[in-house]
Order: sequence, then C-alpha cells, then structure tokens
Amino acid sequence: MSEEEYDDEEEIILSELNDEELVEQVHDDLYNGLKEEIEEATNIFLERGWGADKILNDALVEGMRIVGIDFRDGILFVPEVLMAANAMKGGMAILRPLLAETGAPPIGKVVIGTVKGDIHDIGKNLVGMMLEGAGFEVFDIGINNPVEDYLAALEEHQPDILGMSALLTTTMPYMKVVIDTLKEQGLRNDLIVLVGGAPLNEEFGEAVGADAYCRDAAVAVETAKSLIQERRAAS
Ligand code: B1M
Repeated sequence: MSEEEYDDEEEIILSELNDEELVEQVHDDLYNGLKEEIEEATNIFLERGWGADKILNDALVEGMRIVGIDFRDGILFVPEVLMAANAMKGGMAILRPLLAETGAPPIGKVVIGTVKGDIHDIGKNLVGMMLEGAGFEVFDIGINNPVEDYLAALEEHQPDILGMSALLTTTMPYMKVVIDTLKEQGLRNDLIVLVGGAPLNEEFGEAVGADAYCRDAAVAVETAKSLIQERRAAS
C-alpha cells in the first residue's frame, strides 16, 4: 500500500463518529497524547449537548485511568504519560469556564496545592475547577509545595479551606508535616484541611490530622460545602 493510501485509510473524522465511538476515540487519542484531537472531540461533545461533567468523567478521566493502568504495568513510560497529561489539559481548558460557571457570590476561599516532591497536578486542577464551579474562590499554588509556600499562601489569601494533593506514596506523608506546622503556629483551628489523591484513604486523612479525605472532585465539593456550613453554624 502506498503511503497516501495508508493515510487515507487511517484518517478518522471525529465528527462522523457516534457518541460511543467518539468516547472510545478520545480514550485512544489521550493514550496517544493527541492534544488537538482531544480539544476537537471535547468541542464536538459540547455541540452535541453533552454536559461538561459528563465529558470530563466519561471521556477524559476514564481515558486517563486507562493510561494509568498501562503506566503502572510498564507498557507506557513517563514521556508518553506526559503527552497524555498534556492532551488531557487541552480538554480541561475548554471545560474549565463551563465547570466554573456560577453567578453566586463566593461561598468560601480555598488554597489548594500539591505537596513537596510531587508534580502531579491533573487531579488537583480538577478539584480546583469543580470548587470554582460550586462558587468557591480558589487560589491554586501549583505543585511541589514546601510547607513555607502553604504558609505564605495562607497568610496572603486568608482562606477558609486548605486543600492538599499527593499522588505518590512517598509524598503523601508530607501532608502531616504541613498540618503539624499549622498546629505549631496556632493556625490549625482556623482552617478546614481537606486532603486527596489516589493513594490516600480515610484512615490516612485521620492519621495526619486532616478534617476530611476526599475521594474525588465531587466529594471534595460536597465536603467543602458541608464543613463550611457546619463551621459557620457553630460560630
Ligand atoms: Co505519575 N504516578 N509518576 N506521573 N501518574 C502515578 C500516581 C502512579 C500511581 C502510576 C502507577 O504506577 N500506576 C505512580 C505512583 C505509585 C505510588 O506512589 N505508589 C506514579 C509514579 C511512580 C510516578 C513517577 C515516580 C514515575 C517515574 O518518574 N518513574 C513520577 C513522579 C514525579 C513526581 O511527582 N515527583 C511520575 C510522573 C508522572 C508524570 C509527570 C508523567 C504525569 C503527571 C503529569 C501531571 O500531573 N501534570 C503522571 C501521571 C499522569 C500519572 C497517572 C498516570 C495519572 C494521574 C492522574 O492525573 N489521574 C497516575 C496513575 C493513576 O493515578 N491512575 C500516576 C487523573 C486524576 C483526575 O485523578 O489525580 O487521582 P487523581 O485526582 C482525583 C482524586 O485523587 C482526587 O480528586 C481528583 C479528581 O477526581 N484528588 C483530590 C486529588 N487531589 C485532591 C486534592 C483534594 C481533594 C481531592 O484536596 C481538597
């Protein structure tokens, strides 16, 4: 087969796929780190009336879950996963304003960041977006944050909530360093501390002294809302 014929046969017109095929294709395109295709597919879903949360969960997050499995099993390596993450961010950037759409005044302030030694930020970004969408004012301090950066952000923004993210078993204990420092400095009781990330669980959240562990972004939003309400009712 000539190169031209091969190309012709390979070309997939995303807009001609039905919803189910397009979801499958997004999983494949994420796997292959194809950012433009992910952006195009995200826009097609929106044109077809899909909600931003459905696109996020069924197409993007599920695609990233598949990438994670092959990364774990040594089938994909860091450069490929970085490309997948970059493609995912392309889709998330389109969905961000939709997830964050809210006319309501802020219901609370949140400082959120990934802990020292850890550069994973997709989940944290998602949590930040969903919190914004729920009406919180969110200050995202990025990745690889030593305790000093958290303290500086708390001082600057005076939030109601501190959110910490960790994706590695080697970095998750750093959350305790941050919380212990807050205690030492007499700041702990002024804040609701929420923690999250794939390797954490409820027991870990309790053990490090957080107010709650959040399994995913939706739980983070619900927990943030209910703990803020409780705290305001108590005062
Ligand atoms: Co990394 N990595 N990675 N990685 N990576 C994992 C985490 C891993 C589980 C993969 C695997 O082996 N299966 C594994 C950790 C194993 C372990 O610790 N036991 C791993 C490893 C080993 C590594 C390196 C060490 C690899 C290496 O270099 N040899 C290295 C470490 C770098 C470092 O941080 N110092 C590394 C590097 C990378 C990339 C840079 C290539 C890339 C990150 C790109 C980026 O984030 N910009 C990457 C990725 C993408 C992954 C996987 C594949 C996907 C993570 C992700 O984005 N998930 C991941 C495998 C996996 O988790 N399945 C893996 C999607 C995201 C939506 O979910 O982040 O869980 P998640 O967030 C959820 C919830 O956890 C929760 O809500 C989010 C939304 O629902 N949540 C919060 C998260 N944070 C929260 C904070 C909150 C509340 C809820 O605060 C209020």
